[in-house]
Amino acid sequence: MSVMEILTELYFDRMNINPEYPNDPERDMFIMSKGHAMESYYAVLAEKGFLDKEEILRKFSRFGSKYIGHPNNKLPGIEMNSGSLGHGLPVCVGIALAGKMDNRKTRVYVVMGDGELAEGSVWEGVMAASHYKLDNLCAVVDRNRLQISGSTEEVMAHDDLDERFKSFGWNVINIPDGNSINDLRRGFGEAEGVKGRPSVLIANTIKGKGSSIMENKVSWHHHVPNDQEYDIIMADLEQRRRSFLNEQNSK
Ligand SMILES: Cc1ncc(C[n+]2csc(CCOP(=O)(O)OP(=O)(O)O)c2C)c(N)n1
Ligand SMILES: [Mg+2]
Repeated sequence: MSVMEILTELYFDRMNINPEYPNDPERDMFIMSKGHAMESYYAVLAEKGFLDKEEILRKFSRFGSKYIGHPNNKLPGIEMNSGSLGHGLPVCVGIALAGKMDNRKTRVYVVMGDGELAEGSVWEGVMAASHYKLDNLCAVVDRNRLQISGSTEEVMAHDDLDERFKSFGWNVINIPDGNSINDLRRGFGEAEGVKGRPSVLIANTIKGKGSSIMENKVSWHHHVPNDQEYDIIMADLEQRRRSFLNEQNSK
């Protein structure tokens, strides 16, 4: 749930993609490197028209189903199988480099978790992206400060992540509220204008965003809600949906 606004902004405002032509060579490319957030990604792909919502709900996680718990590139709109963390960015480096060699307008976006950044392969990709001056590449770090087993700073500290990326030659855009559509819009806009180096949005988000019982609680990485919890979560989300619509209408 921490990535919902990031995905929404990318799919409904930013990226050049068309569900009618999912393999258009000029399309922008998106890789969901933190593949365990697949439920959020299914919601966005269905809403955008790549996938059928009822079919996902019927077949999700069933034995033999294509609608598995991580991104599956047999489904339209999904570019890469992911879920083994640390691979999305290195693959995006290759896609972005190929885009430049072919003179395509394609922009490449990748969403990584902050816990995921403990994978060494991420930093090889970070290094290569600035070496090749991949200004058509924009990474987003879902900086919710939690990973599977606790606080990122306790499990594998990042300290000042902005400085880390800067020291590798990246353009760093810090988004203080990574669950704000307006702030994300500004950040992606700025990234598009930067030439000669890749950009990263450090999006400071809240894990379990929108639910009073889930926010910032690491146990919800795996926990399956019981009936009572489900009702609370759905009521919270409905309230959030309404206040979001009010906010948008008043602008
Ligand atoms: C290579 C690899 N190691 C371990 C895991 C198990 N795993 C799944 S999610 C997760 C935590 C990832 O944390 P973060 O990137 O912060 O994502 P968030 O929990 O915030 O969604 C881990 C370690 C994995 N998927 N891949
Ligand atoms: Mg995290």
